[in-house]
Amino acid sequence: MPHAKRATSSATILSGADVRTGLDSAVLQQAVLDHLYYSLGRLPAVATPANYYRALALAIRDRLQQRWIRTSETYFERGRKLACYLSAEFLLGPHLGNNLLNLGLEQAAREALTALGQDLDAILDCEPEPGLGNGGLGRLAACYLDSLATLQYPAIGYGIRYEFGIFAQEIRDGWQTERTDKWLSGGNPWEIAKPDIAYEVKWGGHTERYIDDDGAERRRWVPYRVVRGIAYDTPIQGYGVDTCNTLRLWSAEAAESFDFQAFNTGDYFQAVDAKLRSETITKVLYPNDEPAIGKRLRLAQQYFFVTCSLQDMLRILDLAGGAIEQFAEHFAVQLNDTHPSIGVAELMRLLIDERGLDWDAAWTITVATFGYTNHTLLPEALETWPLPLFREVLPRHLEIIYEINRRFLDEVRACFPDDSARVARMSLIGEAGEKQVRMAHLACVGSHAINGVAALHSELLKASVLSDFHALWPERFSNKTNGVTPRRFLALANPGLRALLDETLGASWPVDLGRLRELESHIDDPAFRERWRAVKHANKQRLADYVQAHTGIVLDPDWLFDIQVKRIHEYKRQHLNLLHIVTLYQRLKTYPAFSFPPRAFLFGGKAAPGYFTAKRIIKLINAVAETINADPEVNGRLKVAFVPNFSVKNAQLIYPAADLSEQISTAGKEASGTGNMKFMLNGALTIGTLDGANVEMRDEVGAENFFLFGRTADEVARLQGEGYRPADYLAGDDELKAVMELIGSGHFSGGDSEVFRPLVENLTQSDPFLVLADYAAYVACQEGVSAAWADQEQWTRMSIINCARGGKFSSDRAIAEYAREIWGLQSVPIQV
Ligand code: B1H
Repeated sequence: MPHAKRATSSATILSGADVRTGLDSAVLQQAVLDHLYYSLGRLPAVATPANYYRALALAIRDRLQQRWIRTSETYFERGRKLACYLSAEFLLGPHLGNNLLNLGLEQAAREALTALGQDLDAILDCEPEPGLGNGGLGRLAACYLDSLATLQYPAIGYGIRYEFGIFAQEIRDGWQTERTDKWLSGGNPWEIAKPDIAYEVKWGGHTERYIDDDGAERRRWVPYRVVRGIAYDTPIQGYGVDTCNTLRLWSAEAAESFDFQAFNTGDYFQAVDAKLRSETITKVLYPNDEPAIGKRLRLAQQYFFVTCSLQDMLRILDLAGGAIEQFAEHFAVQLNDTHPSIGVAELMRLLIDERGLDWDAAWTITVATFGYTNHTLLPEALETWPLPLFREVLPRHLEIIYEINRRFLDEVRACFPDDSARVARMSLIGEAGEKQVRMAHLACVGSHAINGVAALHSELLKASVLSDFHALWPERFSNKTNGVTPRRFLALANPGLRALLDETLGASWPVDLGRLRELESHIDDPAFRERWRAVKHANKQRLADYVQAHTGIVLDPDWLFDIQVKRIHEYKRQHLNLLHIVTLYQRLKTYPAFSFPPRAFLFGGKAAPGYFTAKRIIKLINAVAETINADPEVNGRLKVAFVPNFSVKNAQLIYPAADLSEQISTAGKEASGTGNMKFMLNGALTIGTLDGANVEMRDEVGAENFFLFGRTADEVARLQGEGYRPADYLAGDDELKAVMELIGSGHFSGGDSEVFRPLVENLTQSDPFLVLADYAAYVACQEGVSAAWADQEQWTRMSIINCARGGKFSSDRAIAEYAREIWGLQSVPIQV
């Protein structure tokens, strides 16, 4: 990209280390005091821990600033291709601890705060977490930003600055209740508003034909309403490098703060109302891990952030003096699921209507620009928009989509003559019932690369939901198995293990995770195993303290910690886990001498507020917990706890404390999973089905180091095809029958036999996720877990091997694959 001359570079502005750039603890201490005084207006004598948090965060942001500006400047000067990661969600987690880690400033910050009479850990705990995502998909986007910066790739994340992130979960009488997440109420020291980087976003209205200055016939969009999107930038500092990339989140504002017409006619309230409605767009994250069907506001959110992001790319291209025809050489745009897939039609609109390109040129650029990542096979999670709603909000885009579809279906007909069923299946417009715009189809047609997120998932995609697209364009398909950042989820979350790894492997493992393999040479060293166990034990004590503080439940760190944390969903089968717990309980009650190693079962996760079955599963977990924890006959052998408000913040305490990781989804339903990888890297063993990335984890660790059970995806499909009858499994298994009866009897609900009836009936009558079909295999497999746990030396060996073989699941590996195989991206080292 050629570049315009600039008067001043960052190098001429900054010289030497000062209170804004210095890295030693004395300068940091002064910087914190300066921010307390000048930014917060506080003297140390009256400063609260939250004040110290903010002052330290601002001091650290100052230290990011020169790297951040230098990084943008270098990208601009070098003009290399930029990866743009478009995602409706970024589940970032707290920034301060991560930035200290990535800058190598933890020790200096700790010393600086100690000198001020403060404890760094207490200060870190003050940070509210930016929960701008639901679960795995949003957290994946955050891990990918970390890896992009660490690998020094020119990249930018684009998303939405939700005023309210994912709701805070509270448990009342065992039920989930939701509280709004006011994460911005104390101010956000990490973001910088850029009100000069703002774009118009049009809505509604109609389109019309006109003749341009050259006499050509063209179309234009006459919107009903216009709002503005304002950029808010957050620095994303790489680990151990000077690269500091940008996450740019868009916030909606009224284009005019008042409707002057209404204002002048005296209707002040109508004038202000338009402003309120504009700002609603970025008010709140949809708290579902499935699409909100037919919600106009959700479509508005998607279009809003996508058009701002694409307009921003055009501005960057213009600033650099790049030619519009070269757009795809300058930007690789990745669609994180279909949520940003309106981008395909929007880039066409921008190129044709606003930049005057012809259709073919615009289409070539569009397809070369976009890549599409699919994250789910569940049919109910494939996004579609009712056509009338779509036309009302985005009339020009509907015209463009019709034209894309016309040309696309001609191509389908040419490749598959006389196959009208195929044409109907592949159309961008679904015609069954009310007409729908199919966003996954738009994403596939408009992208040169389509990928799934684990090997099994990518294969199933080609064989099922996207099979027609695979038949037409096999070369577009690939797999990119997910990964997680070892910085946040190992180095930061597990300081004990980090110290042991640093000592054993040297300091480079966080950016070269394959080096974990070298741990295997220590598994036969009893002293090393003893240290490994000591680290785990301390992590379990740390979690036990947290659980006691938040639930009152006391856990013993000598017990086996068996943990399932993830969104609550029937396909993830938290209720299968519960059936096992109730089985153990029942055995203990029936045969008091029944013996097994004592276990603590922990659950965590949010249910979508409208997903009543999931909410009832939470209630059942809490009901079983209350009954079992209070029963003197089981005391000393079983405990159950539901950790409220599972979040990135408490996840960092939970993963390192697990002995056993529950990854027990119905095979074929979990696209990948990423929690499974976080547990593995922290030395947990997995009990799991052959689903998502579990398959590859088991390949890495070997069958002997993985507790496998349950039907395979093929067997699940076959059983469902034959007509699955859960009653058969009930009739053939007295223990299962007794367990279901116990739950249905009201034993766990103070005699109330109604509250869990819907769950019992669902399982015994339809059981869509084959809980009963996998029950016996699961219980038997759990007996294998207990037997293995009894041999602590062998368990420790397996734990070490799980960590050692986890290197593949670094997000660095995943991002390097995207960069090489989809984006054609080269790294650009940054020097401050
Ligand atoms: C995943 C979603 C998702 N798949 C719709 N799909 C949403 C769909 O708000 N919405 O409309 C939100 C989220 N999330 C998860 O992605 C998969 O279930 C996991 O298996 C996978 O590990 C994760 C990351 O790829």
